Order: sequence, then C-alpha cells, then structure tokens
Amino acid sequence: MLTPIDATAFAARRARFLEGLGQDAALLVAPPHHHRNADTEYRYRQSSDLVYLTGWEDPEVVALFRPLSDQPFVLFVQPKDPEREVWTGIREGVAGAKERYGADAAYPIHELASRLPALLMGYATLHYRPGEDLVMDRSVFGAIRSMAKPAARNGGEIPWRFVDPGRLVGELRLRKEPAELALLREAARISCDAHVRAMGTGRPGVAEYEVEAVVDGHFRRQGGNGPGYTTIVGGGKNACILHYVTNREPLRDGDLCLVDAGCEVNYYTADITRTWPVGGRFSGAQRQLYEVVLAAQIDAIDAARVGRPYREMHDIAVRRLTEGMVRLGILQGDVTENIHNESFKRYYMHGTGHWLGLDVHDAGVYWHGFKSRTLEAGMVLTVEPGLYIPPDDTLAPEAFRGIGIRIEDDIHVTADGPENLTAACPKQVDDVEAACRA
Ligand SMILES: [Mn+2]
Repeated sequence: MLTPIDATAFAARRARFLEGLGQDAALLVAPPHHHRNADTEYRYRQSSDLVYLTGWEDPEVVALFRPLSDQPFVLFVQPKDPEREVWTGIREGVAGAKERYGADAAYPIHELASRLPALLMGYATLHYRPGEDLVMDRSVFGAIRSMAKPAARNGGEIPWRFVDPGRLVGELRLRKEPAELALLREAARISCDAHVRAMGTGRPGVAEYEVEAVVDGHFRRQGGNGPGYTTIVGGGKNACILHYVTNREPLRDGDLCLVDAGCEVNYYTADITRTWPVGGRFSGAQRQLYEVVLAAQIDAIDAARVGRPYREMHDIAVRRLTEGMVRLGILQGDVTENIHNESFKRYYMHGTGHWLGLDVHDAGVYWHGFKSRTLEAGMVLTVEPGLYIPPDDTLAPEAFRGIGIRIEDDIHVTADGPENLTAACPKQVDDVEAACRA
C-alpha cells in the first residue's frame, strides 16, 4: 500500500523551507497550462517545487512564503467558477486553499499584482525565478516597482535582490522522506514489471511502438500517472540515439533493443534502462559489449555510499568502460591515456547518473563550487553507464558497429550502503535472455 503524503508532511516541509529562507520572501509560480495543439490541452502536471511544498495540483497558482510574518504561507489560486468547473473540473478555490491546504491567507489569482506590494513590503531579498513566464515577470516586477514610492515615503525595505528559489527547495527535495521513498519504491516496482513485459513482447517484426504501448499501458493499468518522461524504445542502431522517442521502426532479429522507461506514481518517477536481444539470445559481440557495461554499472553502484563524492561513480564507470573498450579493440593504446585525452567520449558521451524523485532529473546541485558534493543517506540517484558504437564508425571493429547499450538502476543511498530500488528488473545475461524468451 502507498503511504499518502498528508497535510502534516506538507506543513513540515514548509516549516523547513521558511527556516531556510531566513528573512527572505519566496514566490513560487506554477507553469502555464500548455496547449498540445489548437485548443486541445495536455493533462496538467504541477511544478515539482510547488507540489512538493503545497500539494496543490491545479494550474494558475502562485505560492508566496513570508517568513517571520503572521501570514507566512499565502496562496493565489483559481477562484470558484461554476461555469468553468463544468468544463475543467471542481476547483478547490480560495476557501479550499485555506481549509485543506493550510494557507494562512488565500486570494484569487487575478489579485496577485495588486496584493503583492503590501505582502512583500519589508523583504529585501525575493526568491523568484524570472524568464519562465514573461507575463508573470511583468506582474511581479511591476508590483515591486510600484512599491518604491510608498517605501520612500513610509520607510521599509522593498525587494532588490533576487535569488533562484530552486536552490533552496532543491536541497530539501534531495533528501527523501520515508513517504517519498515509499512512492519511489512503488514506481520502481511497476517499472520493473513493465520492463520484463517489454522483454517478453519484443520479438522480430514487432514495432518499437508496440513495446512502448506495453510499457506505458502497464504504467496506467497499475494506477501510475503514466511515464515520468517519454518512453524510449530503440531497436538496433536507434539505441545509439540517446533520446530516441520516435519509436516507429520494426525490431529486427539479431538486433538489440534499448528501453528507457519509468512510471510516475503520485508525482514520483522511476527511471530504468534495459537492453535486450530481440531474438532472445545475445550474439558474441553484443554479449561482450553488454558484459563491459554491466560490470561498469555494478562497480559504479557500489560507489553510491554515504561520505563518497557524487563524482566517484562516474570516474569508476569511465575507467571500467575504457578498460573494456581497450580489451575489445574498440579503443587503442593505454587505458589511462584514453581516459586523460577523453577518447572514450566517442562511445560514452553522457554522465553516469542523476538525482531522481519528483523529476526524472531531480532537483539539487551536484557541485559545490569546483568540488563534487558528498553523498548522504536519503539521496536517490540513477546509475546508467552505456556504450554506443555508431553504425558508420570506421575506428571500431565491424562486429560492434551499430550497437547501443545502456543499463540503468535507481539507487537509494543508505547508511548500510547502496539499496537498488530496481533490483527486481533482470540485467544478468542469462536472466535477460530468459525474460526475452518467456
Ligand atoms: Mn536516467
């Protein structure tokens, strides 16, 4: 069973956020509701920062945080509108914002610009991210400009220093609470099942989109919101295109198929990649390359430990992959030399992972200045080394050309070492082949 994130948990997060703000105010804005085409709308998906602190799911919402005031949490929301609600669903409205979402004050969204000056008076620093919504930028900065004269007359600070709010929320989001881990585990469980089903579906002649349909269909049937990012199904050389989402070619016997897909459950997403043989058996060259990536991934996962620098798992993966490529004759010469001159990047051009949570590439910085940050218990990250030999690459032995392989798991950093949340998804050669022939 899922552990729902209740009102108390949101209030606790806001308390931590307000403490982090110190004497600064913060204004978090939801993204506009984009149209897919003409007047057809995408299903709305709340901004991760905003939903993390408030739980509010509807569009057109602005959250204002005012530490050290008698109304520290103010929401501007879509007001009740029976006529509009017939079309787009029941709105919580101003009363709901106060009664069910814990707002100390709530107003209709169209009152934002007129109410901001009074609410922001006294705060010298505002955490607000400009450049995402130009209409919103004009209201916010227009409101602040209008504060100058009254401030000069009556005294009092007005916002003059601006900080990206993502930095502070990102630090909170980086360390997962037990309830968040429960959602990530559920997302991982559904995603593992979906990948096993994909392996059983992808036979010669089956189209990439049919594999996508099995994966995405399983996400929805299990109650997930759907994929947390667009599902990648790349047969053969399509696996060498890192973000291939066209998914419309038939799978061919003798090729590998790369599937990168994760289910989103209550806003939290998994992120798994598996690469498997369409015909049910790896060829000799495919297996050799696969074993190199797998060994690199297993060693990199082992570095996801409390107190180790984040960067270390990438360094380990790069060394293992480069050793393997030299052994297989894909790279020439000395391993260390190939790492120093970055010639491995010809076949391994991406990082080895990223934070995972509400966003597939989750919030939180990786570096403190020039220093890689240290891993802490409660962080969740992916480990996803790969090798991609372009089909027309004349430097690599012919047997490896056109093979793309990536293996990705979701790792929870704990005091007892790395916990693989996606361990149920087969990745050893024999297990993968068995799942493909099932
Ligand atoms: Mn990933």
